[in-house]
Amino acid sequence: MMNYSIIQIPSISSETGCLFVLEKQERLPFEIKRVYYITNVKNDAQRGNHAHKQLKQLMICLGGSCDIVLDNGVSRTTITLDMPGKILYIQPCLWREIKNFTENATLMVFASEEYDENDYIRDYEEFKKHVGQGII
Ligand code: T46
Repeated sequence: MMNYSIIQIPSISSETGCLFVLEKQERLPFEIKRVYYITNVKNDAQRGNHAHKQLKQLMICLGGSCDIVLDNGVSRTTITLDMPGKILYIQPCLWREIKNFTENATLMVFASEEYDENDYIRDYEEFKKHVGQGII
């Protein structure tokens, strides 16, 4: 099973622009403890290359686009984030590779926990071992 989902949020649009709302309870699957964003990524660069043991995340590409490759240790799927109303909800135990950033892309992440390097698995073989043994 691939532990992710896409949340589409409607825009509140007018001739002056578009507004998107993520409000407690209604559209947020967890309490947000941290927000970070990634920008100025070179088109041929790849980020991610890790899995999280516990962390849940919501990812939105604000402007531009990027691809999120998700891997559960058995199969892979690629999600293109290319609209501010398209939100990727990633649950724990998924390896991710983030690539094909367009020049103007900013990837914003809402996270369920504060930063903890011990929550990361940064080695793919180790990730496969963990998944295979049902450790994460
Ligand atoms: C993810 C993708 C989308 C911190 O000190 N605090 C933080 O909150 C974060 C996120 C990172 N760092 C440090 C850890 C590393 O020394 O910043 C450095 C770069 O982090 P990392 O190599 O993990 O960056 P990405 O872009 O590969 O991954 C980040 C997040 O770590 C990760 O959770 O899903 O963005």
